Amino acid sequence: MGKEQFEQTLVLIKPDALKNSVTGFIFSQLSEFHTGARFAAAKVVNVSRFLAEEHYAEHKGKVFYEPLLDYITGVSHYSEQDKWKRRVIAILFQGPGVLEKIRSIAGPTNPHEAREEKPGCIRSLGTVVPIKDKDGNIIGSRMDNLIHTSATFADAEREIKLWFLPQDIPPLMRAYPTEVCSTHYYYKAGRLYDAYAPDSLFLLAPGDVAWKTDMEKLRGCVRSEPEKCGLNTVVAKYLINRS
Ligand code: FUP
Repeated sequence: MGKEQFEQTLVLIKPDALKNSVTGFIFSQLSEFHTGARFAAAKVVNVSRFLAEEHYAEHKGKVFYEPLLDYITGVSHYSEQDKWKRRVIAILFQGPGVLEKIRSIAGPTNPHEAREEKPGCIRSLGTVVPIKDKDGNIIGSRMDNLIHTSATFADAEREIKLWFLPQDIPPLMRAYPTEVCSTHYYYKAGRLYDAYAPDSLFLLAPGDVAWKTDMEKLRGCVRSEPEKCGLNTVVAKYLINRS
């Protein structure tokens, strides 16, 4: 397979798309026939705040950051009583030019601009919600734009490795190097351990296949300060749908 066939992007079908039941429309837009791209992996994810913070790390501190976390975790669209419905569908797409193709089908980030510039694109069906301060003044906007697609190849690699374990992807569709783990890893309260500690969560065992870049980070993380070694970016995917 040529290298261009290995171009990959991450798509997230966000909670507003699930709530408003436009998933059929989105999947038809994303179909292999329309895009020429291949479905390489998919999973339904109850997005933790931990995962959301990692995914949107570049926006930390911006006025829309907290509302954006509430949006992607499903808190904005489903009440506490309905929290079991808080989901995102994460999809990995693969094929020549896939990044640009899917960004084009998604359309401009802001749904108002999407309606102006590209009526019919996926995000033209979205909405924009004002963000207000405690006095009721509008200080920004939250863009409920139904779908996320990676913006660059570097973003795609970071995001794909954040949302998917190698084992979630058929072996012949894995674009990034993997490594076989040779030790045990456990996680507890923001720290990594190479032996079981009471109440720790099991992450990896000898023989498990992991992203090579994750293994490099984990080796540097055992018993060190988590924020210094990038532990959260590695651990977030191992905590998906576990509670
Ligand atoms: P995109 O690459 O199209 O997802 O756009 P950005 O990385 O610029 O934005 C990430 C997410 O933040 C988008 F889903 C839109 C959202 N956003 C807001 O909600 N309000 C803003 O003012 C800017 C971005």
